[in-house]
Amino acid sequence: MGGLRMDEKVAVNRRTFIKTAVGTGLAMGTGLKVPNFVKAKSKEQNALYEKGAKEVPTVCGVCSGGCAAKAYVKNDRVKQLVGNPKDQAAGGKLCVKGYNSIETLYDPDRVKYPMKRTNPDKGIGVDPKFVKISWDEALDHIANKLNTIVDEYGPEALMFIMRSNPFSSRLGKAIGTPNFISHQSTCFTTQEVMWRSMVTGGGKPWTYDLENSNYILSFGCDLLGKAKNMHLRNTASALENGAKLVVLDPRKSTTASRAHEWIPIKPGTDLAFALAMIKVIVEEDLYDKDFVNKYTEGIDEIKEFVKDYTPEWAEKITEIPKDTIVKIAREFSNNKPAFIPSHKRDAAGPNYSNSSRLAQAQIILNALVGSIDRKGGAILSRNPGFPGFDEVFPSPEFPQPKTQRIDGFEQHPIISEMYRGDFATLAEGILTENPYPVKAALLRGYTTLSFPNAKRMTKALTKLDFLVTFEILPSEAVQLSDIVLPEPHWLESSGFSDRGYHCLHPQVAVRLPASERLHDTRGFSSIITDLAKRMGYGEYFEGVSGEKWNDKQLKGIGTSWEELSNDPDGLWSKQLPFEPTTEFDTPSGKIELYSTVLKENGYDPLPYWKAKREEPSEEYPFYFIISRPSVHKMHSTQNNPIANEISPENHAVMNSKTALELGINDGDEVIVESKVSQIKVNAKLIEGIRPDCVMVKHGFGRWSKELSVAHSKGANEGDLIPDMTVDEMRNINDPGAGACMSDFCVKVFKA
Ligand SMILES: Nc1nc2c(c(=O)[nH]1)N[C@H]1C(S)=C(S)[C@@H](COP(=O)(O)OP(=O)(O)OC[C@H]3O[C@@H](n4cnc5c(=O)[nH]c(N)nc54)[C@H](O)[C@@H]3O)O[C@H]1N2
Ligand SMILES: Nc1nc2c(c(=O)[nH]1)N[C@H]1C(S)=C(S)[C@@H](COP(=O)(O)OP(=O)(O)OC[C@H]3O[C@@H](n4cnc5c(=O)[nH]c(N)nc54)[C@H](O)[C@@H]3O)O[C@H]1N2
Ligand code: SF4
Ligand SMILES: [Mo]
Repeated sequence: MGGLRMDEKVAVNRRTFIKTAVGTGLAMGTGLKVPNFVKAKSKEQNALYEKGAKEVPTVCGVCSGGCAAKAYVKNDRVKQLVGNPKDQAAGGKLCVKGYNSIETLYDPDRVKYPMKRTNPDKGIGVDPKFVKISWDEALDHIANKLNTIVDEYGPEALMFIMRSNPFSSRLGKAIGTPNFISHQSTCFTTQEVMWRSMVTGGGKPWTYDLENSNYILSFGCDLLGKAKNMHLRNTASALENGAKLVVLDPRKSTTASRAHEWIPIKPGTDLAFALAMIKVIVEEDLYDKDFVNKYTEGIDEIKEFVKDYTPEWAEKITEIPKDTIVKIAREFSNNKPAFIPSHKRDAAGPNYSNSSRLAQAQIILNALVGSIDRKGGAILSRNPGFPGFDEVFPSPEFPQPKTQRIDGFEQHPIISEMYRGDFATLAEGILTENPYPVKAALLRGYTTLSFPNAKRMTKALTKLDFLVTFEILPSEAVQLSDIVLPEPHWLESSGFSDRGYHCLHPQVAVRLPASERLHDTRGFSSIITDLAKRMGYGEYFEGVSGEKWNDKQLKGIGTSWEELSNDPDGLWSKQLPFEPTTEFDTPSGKIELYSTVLKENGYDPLPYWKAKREEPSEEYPFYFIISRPSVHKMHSTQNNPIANEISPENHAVMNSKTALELGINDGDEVIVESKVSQIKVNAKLIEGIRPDCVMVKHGFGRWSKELSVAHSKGANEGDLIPDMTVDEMRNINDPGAGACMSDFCVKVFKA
């Protein structure tokens, strides 16, 4: 236990850039030295760059896209970020969220040193009365406290609430807890489970070759509105090349407003539209025979199964005329390459109880037109295959967890095999202590507002004996924490990325620290390694370090940290020609339109029609839909003064006609109420939304007073989202265990 002396320097040292863990989508950061070439360079060729500025290769850390960039640094200040033109993800550009992140680096509100709570009371608006402590004190205190809890209540009393990370996973496995909880069932498990079952054997593909698509059919996929660099650029190129863009969306999203056709579908009914499309395509014999015969299994079952899903039937459910459905089905199959992209929170994301089945129908449609791993379609992973953590650092045997999980996630046989968890059932488990009490959590990369029914989650986190949060900003979770551990901003970090959302050929981009560490921060891998040793799990971390992990991964693909970090472009690439996949990672080696994996796991092998969970009632007459602003990334950017100025708050976005009928005018304060809570926001009246829908954007309503720019602006739409019991979740019978983020209805009235 505890007390291990660190020989690593953790104090702020303005000359050395040391240890780090980097943001989402990047490999672990490490204590890597800045190579010599990162030095003053004049950039006369581009007036934008200050003369004499130092050029540092980096990778944007705002989202998991992993766009490579050059940071221009002068007088120790990062002045400008520019997308790396040789990088396939960035294509010489960054998105607005990437460009703006210099403001977050220099945000005066950042968490600057480890802190300990002195006020035992916890709750919304309660001052934690933090005091500054040293890293030694923080880590000793955490080690002692966690060991005491594990001794008394068992390893399952400790939860890791964070995205998958090899260092924290190893610590959790060494301790023996089954409770690794991350957010993907609020984000993309519905698509993931279907790709895994029907095509990849692993996850969903993140690369879409939109640039070469001739026909793009979006079921709510807001390719242009999220400003995601690669989606935006490639969709724009497709449009320039003459592609047709058709968007189904209950509201006129940015993508819908640029589309050739906007189809305002009724929320949660896209599955009916897709099933009728499949029927038209197989019945009119419009599918790609060559592709389907060679690379898929189950076309006969599909023909049989769609018999009753006529366009007339779908018209009644979707409120879209049958002729439109027939027309889109014909266009989709006659304008190849045609493609249905689905990124995360579109209609096939975990919004509705039938979203997984829509994801399945979309894979069938893409397969029928031959757009799976073919130009202009979804592209399976070309990311370089790195060696695994356990391979690089073999470990002693882990104890077998003796209990089930607190969120009941093991109840979902296919998706629970991936490192995931259930944000929708976690609060219930903690509050009811079912099946056992949990007492402590290590939380990273989320705040209380990241969970459905955020107020209930706040209660749950408050109930814990001990909460540790890793953060860069003083979020709501920080306000509830016993110990806060500050991490460096990505511009102060090193690491590498293997092209999160756009990888047509293997490529790795390096991130070197553009800024020295401004505060007393430490990288995640180094914190965890140190904590593990202090807790007495040193044997699992023998010889393990972030530096070695990075270098070994790179050596595993034929390069090294030395080589990558000294590359003037900061890139390692393997320019392989595109070879279409001919064998897929399923039991039959084909794309399984009729999914044997689903069947073996007790689910229908085909996407039978199933209505969404909740329909409007007299009490709650509106569908509730969520989106996010292009300038913000979830909960990471509201305190950014530029982003905040552009998008300071959210609204209840309503159809003008319906709102006026309710006596609600543009700008009026309204209450939006669901069966679990209510929020107060200003109404925004528009024409481009169905009269039966209300849309509220996510990411607002920050109650942490320490976020001086974002505090108290707008409201948290997530307060309205019902959370669930494990039984409720299981009864939905969704193989993707989606959190049903939009599958509920609301009422709206003047405040
Ligand atoms: N700018 C920005 N970009 C981001 C993020 C961010 O926070 N900001 N976050 C990233 C992450 S983690 C995620 S999950 C994604 C989220 O980004 P998206 O997946 O684009 O999700 P939303 O912004 O919620 O947009 C969902 C769209 O689906 C529509 N919709 C809702 N219900 C239905 C329906 O039943 N049918 C149809 N056809 N459409 C429907 C909504 O009106 C909305 O236009 O974006 C990523 N990129
Ligand atoms: N109500 C509601 N809840 C949702 C959603 C919704 O639409 N509505 N969307 C869901 C989706 S799709 C997603 S992806 C999740 C995302 O969950 P969010 O909480 O929205 O995620 P982020 O914005 O990625 O990051 C959250 C926290 O991580 C911190 N952070 C940023 N960089 C670092 C870093 O390098 N180190 C550390 N330690 N912390 C850092 C930020 O300051 C922020 O406080 O939320 C889900 N929850
Ligand atoms: S798409 Fe993501 S990684 Fe790329 S610049 Fe924007 S926020 Fe950064
Ligand atoms: Mo997400």
